Amino acid sequence: MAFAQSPTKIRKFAVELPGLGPSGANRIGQYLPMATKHTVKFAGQNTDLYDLVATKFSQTMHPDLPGKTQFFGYTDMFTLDQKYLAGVIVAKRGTPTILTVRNLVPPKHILPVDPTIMAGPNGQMVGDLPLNRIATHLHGGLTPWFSDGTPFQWFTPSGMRGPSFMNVPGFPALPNTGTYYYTNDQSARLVWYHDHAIGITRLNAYAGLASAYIITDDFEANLVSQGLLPDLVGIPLVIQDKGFVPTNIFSQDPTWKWGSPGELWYPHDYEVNTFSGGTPNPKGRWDWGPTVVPPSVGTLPLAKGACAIPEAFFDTILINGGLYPVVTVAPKRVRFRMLNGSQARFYHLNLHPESKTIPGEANVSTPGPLIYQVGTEGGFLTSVAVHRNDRPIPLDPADSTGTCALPDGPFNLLLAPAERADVVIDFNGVPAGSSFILYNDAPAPFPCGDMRNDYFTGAPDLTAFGGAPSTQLGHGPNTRTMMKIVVSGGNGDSVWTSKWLADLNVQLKTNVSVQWHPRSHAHSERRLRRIRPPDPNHGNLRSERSQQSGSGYLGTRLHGRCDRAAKGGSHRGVADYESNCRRPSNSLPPGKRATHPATARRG
Ligand SMILES: [Cu+2]
Repeated sequence: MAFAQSPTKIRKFAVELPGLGPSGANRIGQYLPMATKHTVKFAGQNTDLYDLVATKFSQTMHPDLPGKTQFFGYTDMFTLDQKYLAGVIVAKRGTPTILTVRNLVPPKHILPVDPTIMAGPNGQMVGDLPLNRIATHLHGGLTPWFSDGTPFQWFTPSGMRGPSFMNVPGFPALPNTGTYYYTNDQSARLVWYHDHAIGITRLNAYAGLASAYIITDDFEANLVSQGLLPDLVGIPLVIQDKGFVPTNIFSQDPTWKWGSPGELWYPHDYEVNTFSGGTPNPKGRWDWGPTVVPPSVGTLPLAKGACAIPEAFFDTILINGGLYPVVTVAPKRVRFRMLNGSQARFYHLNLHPESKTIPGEANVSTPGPLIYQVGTEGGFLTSVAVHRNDRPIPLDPADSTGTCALPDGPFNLLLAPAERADVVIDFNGVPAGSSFILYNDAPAPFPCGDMRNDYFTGAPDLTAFGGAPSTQLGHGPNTRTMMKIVVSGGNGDSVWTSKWLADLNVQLKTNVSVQWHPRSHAHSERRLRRIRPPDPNHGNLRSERSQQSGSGYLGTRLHGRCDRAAKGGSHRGVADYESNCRRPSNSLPPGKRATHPATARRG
């Protein structure tokens, strides 16, 4: 057995949602530090300059974790405020940004590195290169190629550089520093930046090298001044799943040799479904070509040290770094900027009232306040998508195991890895003291789940199958009851919802006719594409859902070759293979499919 589960005594809803800046600190001091802006003249233009340093640090992530957690992360050079997800930037359309990132990451990685992943031409592998390589990529940004932080644009603290690395021409930089020029010549939206170094992207992003980058524009500011949006920035919700090293790590994962209890855990064993000789492994998670029945032919033996797994799903939900946080809001319309910053997990979100009889659980048969989605990673929608919170994940009737969702919905609010949702939740008229649970019932992998990745209160004990023991009431591990929202007393908004919605839709439509100009955008924008409804939040351009985790067609898409990656680098939202050159096959062990992973809708 080698798959470790987080400590079982982590209380849900015991810490507040980390907010923006020091004023958003929760009871254990977590918040999202903003990067410090300086204004410089560059290339004849006023330019926002941010100076960051990438380092290792540790932070208390929950009072019930057995210790502090080590991270790699970005830190503002002026405040030196080292915190998880630090470096939040708010940019303005038309005003470019220069970002400088000094690399002070130590040579030893905090997570299990697979040295056998290809990392360059002529057979170069991850193990041939320093492990403290970083490449900063603005995900969703309209970025000139030299600043795109693609997988081969890495650099090290000693000044070693990947084959395509280039700094901003004409802007001074030290050898241990990467400089990046972002045009911000795109409409308002949440983008984000994260590490993208070849072969270790999945580990660096998971280790904490990621933060939010919000682009605002005049259209958006006008919506705020007209009272159609609650505010310009809103409340960021960076949603991630993570695993924490338990105190009994050596009985769960005997070969673990990285962080201490309370630190980040990452799978590092390719646990096969069938041992050689055909013996089934009840704890297996992956098919391995040579031992699968019938065996695939021509598979090379596993290289020594190989430890990458195709996709990593974890048992603990973090939002802005807070574990199962609780946020208090006024009885008004509140804007949330959601980002799925998970490795591979999809979220299918409904908002439900908290159960009156079982605290911390969701009353899943009752819809909570409506979620009005105004934007995606493609910017503002053409009209508001209304999520009524009355829609469990739709299961595929053709799938006899009951574990497969219909990949095209209809959904309430579905967020694939790296997708964003800009939403306004209407709490007008909600009595003070009411509480709601943001509830996820997406299978993991998506759309066909493995029940061991579905953590909820009272779940069956799966330790015999390499899964978690049953989750106790009020505690993790849990991937369903993600966040609690408590409504305070006070006055509501002055505008009625029906009028607000009608006026907002008029504006959104106008925005499209004025600003939506198809053109050959570079990089991520080029991949934005229409996906047909029925999912209303697909009504706009989307850039991320080019992947479905764990599904059959993924395998065919992702057997990319390293020489192709060497040109531009592959970039997909699922971090586990975002910058890798190869990917093992993944098919689910039929015996371990959930009987009802998505329909046992409790906690
Ligand atoms: Cu990305």
